Amino acid sequence: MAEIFKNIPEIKYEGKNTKNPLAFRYYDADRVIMGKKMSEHLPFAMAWWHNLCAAGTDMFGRDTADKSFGAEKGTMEHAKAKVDAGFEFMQKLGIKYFCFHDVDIVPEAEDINETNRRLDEITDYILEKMRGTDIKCLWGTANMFSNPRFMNGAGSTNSVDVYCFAAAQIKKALELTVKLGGKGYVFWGGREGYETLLNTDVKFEQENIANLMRMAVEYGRSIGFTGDFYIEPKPKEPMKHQYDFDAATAIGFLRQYGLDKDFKMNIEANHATLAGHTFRHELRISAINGMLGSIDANQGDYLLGWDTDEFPYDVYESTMCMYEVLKAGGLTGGFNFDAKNRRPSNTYEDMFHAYILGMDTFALGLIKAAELIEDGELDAFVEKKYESFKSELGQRIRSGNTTLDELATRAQQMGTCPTPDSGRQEYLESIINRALFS
Ligand code: XUL
Ligand code: CO
Repeated sequence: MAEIFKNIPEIKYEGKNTKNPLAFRYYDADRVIMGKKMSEHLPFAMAWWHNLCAAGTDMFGRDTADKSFGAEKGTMEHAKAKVDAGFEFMQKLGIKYFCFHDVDIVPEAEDINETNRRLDEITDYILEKMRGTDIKCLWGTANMFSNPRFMNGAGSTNSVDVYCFAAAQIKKALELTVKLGGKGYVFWGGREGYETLLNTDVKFEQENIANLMRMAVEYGRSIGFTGDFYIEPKPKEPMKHQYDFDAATAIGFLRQYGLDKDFKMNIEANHATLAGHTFRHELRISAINGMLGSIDANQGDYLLGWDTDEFPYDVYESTMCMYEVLKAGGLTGGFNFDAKNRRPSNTYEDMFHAYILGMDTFALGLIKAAELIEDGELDAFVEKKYESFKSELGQRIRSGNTTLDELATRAQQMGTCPTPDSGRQEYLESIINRALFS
């Protein structure tokens, strides 16, 4: 088959001083950090939709990039050309995983039966491609937000017919995920939310979403899907109020409806910042609840209020992310670049530059986070901060063996309360700078 990305070589690690734009400066797949290879710490994935489908169309203008890959768009030839392009792209970068929505891999037909036939055909082709490589599927999902039938939601729709179409798409996407050996299955509830309470029954909608997820778990397990289901929280866009606002909200929802054993979080950096949180906060909340599953690795723009899905370049953020991931013992999923080139970065070369940037940003973050953990000063500070709870009384408070009366009596005996020790925030921030810039 003809090479698509001509003039782009296999991307190799050349070290931090290289000026070669088509080389890694930090991502050295076999380098061992804290006992594991970089490639094992960082299972990177290509997002089918941004990399192979999105071509720069925005609300004000049409495509700037050519993603036809030599075939006519909207045909099965084009769908296959995207598979060829995707595999060549991943192989040249050493990326071992991909993520997909059903409608990313084939053009959707009018009739769902024809769409399903196309999905069977293309996944046979993808499987064939996978056989000659060590590339695998990280996760699959159903796009239940683009088609007009989902304008009032998918699981949250007012229409039983639409609800059945959502079920059919999930069923098929689960079958395809299993067929491709996918490790996870994602629910990002694009239209699961509302614009106004004047026409919305929130309780009704949330119960229906939970039921759809329950049926997905039952069906997935019945066809041999042993991986994790993920919720990908996002607070807004496209809906004004999204039900999966952030990790804490999504975890509460899963527990309320008894779905917490089968689901984890897929945390996206840009969604975290839209929710008014740091990326790191969302990772920590997921981790302490045993629900840190996978990551959509991208970056937002603090000056813009929407999901800009930029390739991550901020090493401070990637260091903080990797600090959380290392502390949590790694991910069961991976790092999916849910990111797109800026509209004027419209060449094939730009696609490679973007992934090199993202992979290097996380590799450098991993190196710096490991340094911070091995240095131990931050951990030691946090440990010391809570040391008063190591006392006999502190231990009893921790294990729930005190009463309000006992504690109040002690406070009254003391009369005045000593001020706790300083939080030392500025000094601790200087430790991060020391690791990043020394
Ligand atoms: C949308 C988003 C999605 C999900 C998958 O903001 O992040 O692409 O990752 O549906
Ligand atoms: Co995402």
